[in-house]
Amino acid sequence: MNRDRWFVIPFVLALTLQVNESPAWEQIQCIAPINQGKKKHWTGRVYQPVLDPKTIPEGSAQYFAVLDAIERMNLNPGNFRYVFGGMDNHDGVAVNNGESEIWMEDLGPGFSNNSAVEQSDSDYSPSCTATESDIIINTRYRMQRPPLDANKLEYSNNKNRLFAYGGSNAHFVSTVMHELGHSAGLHHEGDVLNLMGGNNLLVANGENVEPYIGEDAATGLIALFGLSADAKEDVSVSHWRYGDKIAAKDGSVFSLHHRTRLFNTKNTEVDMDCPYRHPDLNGPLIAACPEPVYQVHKGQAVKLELTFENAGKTTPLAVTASYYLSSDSMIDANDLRLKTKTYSIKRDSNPSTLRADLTIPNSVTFNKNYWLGCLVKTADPALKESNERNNATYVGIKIN
Ligand SMILES: [Ca+2]
Ligand SMILES: [Ca+2]
Ligand SMILES: [Ca+2]
Ligand SMILES: [Ca+2]
Ligand SMILES: [Zn+2]
Repeated sequence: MNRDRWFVIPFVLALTLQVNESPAWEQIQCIAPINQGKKKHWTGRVYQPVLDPKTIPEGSAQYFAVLDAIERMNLNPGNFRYVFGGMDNHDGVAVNNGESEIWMEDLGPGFSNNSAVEQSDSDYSPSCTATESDIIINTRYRMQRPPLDANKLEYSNNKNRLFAYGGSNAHFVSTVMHELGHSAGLHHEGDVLNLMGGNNLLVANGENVEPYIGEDAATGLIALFGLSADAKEDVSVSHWRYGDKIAAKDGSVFSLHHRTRLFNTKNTEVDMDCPYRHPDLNGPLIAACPEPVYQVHKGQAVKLELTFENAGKTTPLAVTASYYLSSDSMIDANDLRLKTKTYSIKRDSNPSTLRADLTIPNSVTFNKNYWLGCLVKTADPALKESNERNNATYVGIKIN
């Protein structure tokens, strides 16, 4: 929805195919007459872009955010490496100039709903081979949420600034990570919660979000390039789940992410104190009730739904999930532990959205807000993770 690969040749647009051959991650398929049906691939296993010093000056906010995105994608357990290639020399940046580059540009009013685009020479290669991939971050990304006519890309990890939490912006780092997925050959994906869908892929805990690769893109990179000998584990838990799919204008399909829920023992969703609607990026800001808050009572038995992803080396991976009650939205081991469960999470492109039986303690205070949450880790502490900042999240409740 927000992001597209960018086909510059009009006849290519006209020949766009919809590709739906696997239940989850998709590989980019070439669509020009000379290469139709062939799949985008690299002969090497390294993507090493340079940054444009004019629009991404060394030391700027966008410079650090792009480097952050490259480093996060390099955590992938596959045999494809993302390496910062330094600043571009002064030969300028362009598509099809033989050099992989990342820059920022005003893409014009026709692209005001695109936060960034990726363009590869694989589109013009008879064998659909990539030797160059450029990422162009749009400085005219103008979804119609207020403030109007402002660019809608956010560098910080403050959740309140982001579309998904009522704010005005897409997350810059997650947006660039999505484009870096295209660089490797991953296409849009509409069947599961994933990085290559239409929404940023984020774990929220407290006020902050953590961008991450996720199970589906990690599985795709392993399938395309093999498992790295240096691969680590990565389990995550989030309050997002697969919600729906939507067609993109290039014929691909995006996933939309919805919030996970709280159910009663009959598997009926519990009533909400704050109803949740999926954010309309062209609609108003959501200042009151930006997140779902469920109405519960002391001693109530509930089922907390959360999504666990295995984006690491071992599959299936045994994980320990500890569930907590917290008086704030930051879940950590100091909160009141309600239950600990062990799950076996497969890395199979299908994130595990699971429901855990919990009981609201009698110690809670009437009419007060709390948060239920989960902290997940590898059951075997000897198995090290590439990212431990996506291991806890929350769902809001209010005591009736
Ligand atoms: Ca250059
Ligand atoms: Ca280039
Ligand atoms: Ca807490
Ligand atoms: Ca993790
Ligand atoms: Zn895209």
